[in-house]
Amino acid sequence: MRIGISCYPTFGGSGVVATELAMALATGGDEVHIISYALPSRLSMLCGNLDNSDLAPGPQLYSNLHFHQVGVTHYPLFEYPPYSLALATAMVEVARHQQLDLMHVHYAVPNAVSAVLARQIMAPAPLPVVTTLHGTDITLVGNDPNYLETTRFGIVESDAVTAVSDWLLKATRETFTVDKPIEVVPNFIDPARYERFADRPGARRWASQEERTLIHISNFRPVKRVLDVIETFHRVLQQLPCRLLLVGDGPDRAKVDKRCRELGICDSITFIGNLPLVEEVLVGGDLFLLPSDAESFGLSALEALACKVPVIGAAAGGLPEVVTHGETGFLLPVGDVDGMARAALELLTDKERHREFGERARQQALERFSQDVVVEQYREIYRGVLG
Ligand code: GMT
Repeated sequence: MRIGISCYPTFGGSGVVATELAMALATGGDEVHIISYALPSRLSMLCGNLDNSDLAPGPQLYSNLHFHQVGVTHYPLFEYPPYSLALATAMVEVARHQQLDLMHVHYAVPNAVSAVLARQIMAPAPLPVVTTLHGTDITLVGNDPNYLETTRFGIVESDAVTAVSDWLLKATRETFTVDKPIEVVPNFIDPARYERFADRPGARRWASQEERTLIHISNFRPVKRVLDVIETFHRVLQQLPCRLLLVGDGPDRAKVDKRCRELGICDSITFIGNLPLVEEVLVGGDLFLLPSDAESFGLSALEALACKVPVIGAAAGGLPEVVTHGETGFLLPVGDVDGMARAALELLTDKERHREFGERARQQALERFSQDVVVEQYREIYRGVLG
């Protein structure tokens, strides 16, 4: 198949899923064309700025994976350049000249609407549109009154729609009152990726010998509740020598700095910043913290599980579909930082239990979210829209 994939190129989960899917499809023999305003972070990391010679090749090394940059022209009249139109134009150009069979868009806003417009421009040539809903495109952005009607239109007009969890499927039905079929296709992991990192120092390179490592990865948006990470860590630190590794960056970073200074715990926290290869931090880590208000899925939690790192998080959104409470981690009510700290200490002070949780975490991640199974689910959907 010749597949167009449109996504955000930044460190968000939707762009990561789209890129991992593109690479898996290309590896399986499909021709894939990624369309975005910049090279996705997960692709740029594979272009060889690391000391690993055994990583997957970058885009230029897959003969059947191509990247097309959306050109957004600025003009003095525009206070806001119309990205949705530039994206639709790029989709038409790529579909026409690369003879795409279909367009798979990740994150409904504005990708779904741009794809539906591209399909209309292409007519009578067919260009089926598959839309994958990722989370905040439904719960935060898509349901904003300024975007709601166009987001609903993009969903309703798509030829097939997928959501990354049962929870997101229900949230979509409630928010947009749409009754069209929506299939749940979860996020996935490539087991081999984590094996390659297993014997690397990972989280240990930032910690002293006696320190246990707690890790959080996010874009530091309010929905992630990074301050809860700090509060939880502070409570654990009072009982055990440990270090917090913060991966990512975003709007709440300054609040986090301020709170660390107030608590006097800055010396025990390492800000790693944005890092495309999260396995470099996760392997060898002791716990992963994800206290978000509502994760539609929680890809970073799945990546932690795959690296044998148990998760302490919030029992909200789709996270309970990923983390099994009492088996691969603990899920507490949103904001219950005392409970999260207790759960963290429970695991950190019981070596055998911690080891069992870690082993089970990887086993469940591989059994339930394996790349091969999920990519085949997407292929089946593609075959469906192609008739
Ligand atoms: O987490 C974010 O803010 C980024 C966002 C995105 O779309 O890039 O992530 C969402 O999609 C991921 C991939 O499907 C999910 O694993 C995340 O849970 C989801 N984030 C939220 O729902 C907050």
